Amino acid sequence: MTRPWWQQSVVYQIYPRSFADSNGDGIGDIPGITAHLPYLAKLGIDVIWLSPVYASPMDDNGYDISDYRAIAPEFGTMADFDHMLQTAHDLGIRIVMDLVANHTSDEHEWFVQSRSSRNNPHRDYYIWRDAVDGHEPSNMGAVFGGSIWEWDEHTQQYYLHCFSKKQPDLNWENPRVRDEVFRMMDWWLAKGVDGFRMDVIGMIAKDPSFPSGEPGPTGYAPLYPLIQDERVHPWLREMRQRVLSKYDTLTVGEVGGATVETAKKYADLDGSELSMVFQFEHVGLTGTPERGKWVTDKPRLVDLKRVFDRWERGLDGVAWNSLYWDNHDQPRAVSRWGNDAPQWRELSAKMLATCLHLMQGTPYVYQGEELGMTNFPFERMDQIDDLEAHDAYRMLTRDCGCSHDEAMAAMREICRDNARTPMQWDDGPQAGFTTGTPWLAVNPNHTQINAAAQQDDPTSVFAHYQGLIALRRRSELVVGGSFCLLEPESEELFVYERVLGNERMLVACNFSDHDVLWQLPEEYRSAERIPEACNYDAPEPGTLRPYESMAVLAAI
Ligand code: ISL
Ligand code: CA
Repeated sequence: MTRPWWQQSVVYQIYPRSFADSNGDGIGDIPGITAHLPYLAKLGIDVIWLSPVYASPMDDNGYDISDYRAIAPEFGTMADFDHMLQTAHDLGIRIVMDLVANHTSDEHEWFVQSRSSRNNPHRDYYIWRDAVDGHEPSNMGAVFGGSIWEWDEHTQQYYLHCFSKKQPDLNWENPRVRDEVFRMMDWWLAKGVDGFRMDVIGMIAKDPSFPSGEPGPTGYAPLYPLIQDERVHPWLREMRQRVLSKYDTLTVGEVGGATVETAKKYADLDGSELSMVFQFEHVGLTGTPERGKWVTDKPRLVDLKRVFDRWERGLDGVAWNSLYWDNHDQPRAVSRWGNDAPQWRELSAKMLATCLHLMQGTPYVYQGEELGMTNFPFERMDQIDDLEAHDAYRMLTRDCGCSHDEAMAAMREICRDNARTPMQWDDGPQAGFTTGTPWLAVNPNHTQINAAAQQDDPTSVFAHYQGLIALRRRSELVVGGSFCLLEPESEELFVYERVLGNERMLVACNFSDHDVLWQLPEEYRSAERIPEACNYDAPEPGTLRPYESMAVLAAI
């Protein structure tokens, strides 16, 4: 069976600012990435998803682009980019760019033009509305705080921004905007990049009536009813016809509210839209209407399993899943889903890798996840850079009645900077990330958790990821086998089966810190153990030990 390459790939996400600094200014950069490509080749990944490196005032660390065809000077030059791309390709690694096209920076030339006068030809590139009775046209709140509407004194209208006011939303209804975006995509693809991760692509279509809603504690109504993601599909089909169909790409759309049903459209195997989507159901299992995601409770394993089961079975044979525990917007996988206490950290990091990598779909590894990097012990807000966190701290302490300590507990559990602390290369000063002062503090645990200590240690978390990635390469069962959840009601064990042709594989993971009695099902009693999936040396019949993961292979 011939499959598109992206179904057999493992993707590694790089957050450039925090990956490797080559010139001592404390900011990770493109030459730093190029220098570490051999490390990624050794890990065995197939594709890099590069978070934005475009010119940007960095209000949201590059998710606010001021020039789609230029590289931010702090990250390097276009020559540095071309050299990185060539070096990656020479190593057999593809590079997928981050396409941030729901919005631009307010410093993008299009917006500078757009706001210059009401009859500027670029006016309609963005979404402008008159005041209603001297107020915003609707009461919805932006993702990073305040209203979605920002008043422009000069032209006496409001513009729409779903994120910060420095991220005005593009008007996708305007065919000229789509032309511009498609031409820009073509420009990068012609250069040789291998696809796009599409930032909040599910949000590009808005309800043109701009409804209001029931205000929450901040005084603003939730944003999501504004989004009409069913109207995105014709635009994605147009994108496929006009641009993507000319190239062999991996495309992954970030779709906040995706359900199995809508994902079938976005990621249909007929290739009419995208390769796959990032869904948010499993990372959104906790949270409340009042505090949003800013709570400290842990997701329940039965709920987690129900989500994966639904997606695995729902998309099998009709669409394609992406698989991830974390990214640059999420807390660290081992802290969130495993146990980052020193005695369990490595075991649980390996168990999580096994659990995710042996499902059907394309696995994504976020930088440092392959080392078991953890959340950061934040105590004060001056240790945190992210604009979202600062807005949330104000919301929690001002509107939700939280104390400083309660708010900081939520930061330590959830905030995005947990994932954005510098990559831990070695146990030296600044973890080998920079010779200068890093833009965000290095996690003090870099003396224990770092790449230098793990790269050549066959018992390391790194080696476990290496093994799983290599296993996917040679196993059609891992890539394409159908998924069946076992023990759905267990509060401790995540057990599933994969079946393809005359082979079956059983994967069993203990998400708890204690022994759990468990028998291998009859049909697997004489099965062959898959060493790459196991994080204890030898099995202990009848028991899964704390954070144990194992898999066995049998003939049918
Ligand atoms: O980070 C989040 C958790 O609250 C999300 O709401 C996030 O803002 C959402 O998933 C969209 O994320 C993407 O677009 C944002 C950018 O800040 C994120 O880094 C990016 O992944 C705006 O471009
Ligand atoms: Ca630098």
